[in-house]
Amino acid sequence: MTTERTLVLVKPDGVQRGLAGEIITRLERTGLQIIGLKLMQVSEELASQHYGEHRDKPFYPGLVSFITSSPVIALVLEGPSAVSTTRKTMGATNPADSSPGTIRGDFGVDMGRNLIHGSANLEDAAREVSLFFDDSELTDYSRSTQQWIVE
Ligand code: DAT
Ligand code: MG
Repeated sequence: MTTERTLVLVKPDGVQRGLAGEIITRLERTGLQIIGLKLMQVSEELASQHYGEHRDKPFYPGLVSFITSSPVIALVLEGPSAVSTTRKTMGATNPADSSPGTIRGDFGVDMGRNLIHGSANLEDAAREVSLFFDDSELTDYSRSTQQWIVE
């Protein structure tokens, strides 16, 4: 089993709506381990680096203005299949298509207010983790419960 790291953002809508705790709880109880966490304001520059792949899309200006509009909570999660487990817990990009039981399906109704970001693949995860966190902000620690989470 390969251990992965992924970047999660509780987006401005999640923080403003008081859903950050609920969202983090759902991710935490999967068994993935939080190894970095901070509340931060995303700058225009960071937003353009983070969302560079969408630069030419019609929704890009709205996306950047939304992600920079109010603080986000950034997390790094680590564990087996961290990338896909996080994406599965989040639900589909458009909350209208997200299953009940997912974060976006339970708390969202609009694509432009979909509450959470999670890296799409391992390559994006490595890039995004280093965009949002210095190595010194990531903590390597072991949990006594780990043997009850991973065989
Ligand atoms: P995801 O966040 O699920 O990885 P993405 O990378 O395709 O989705 O897009 C990044 C964000 O941009 C997404 O969370 C919401 C917004 N977005 C994507 N497609 C959109 C669209 N067609 N209209 C409005 N916003 C969109
Ligand atoms: Mg994406």
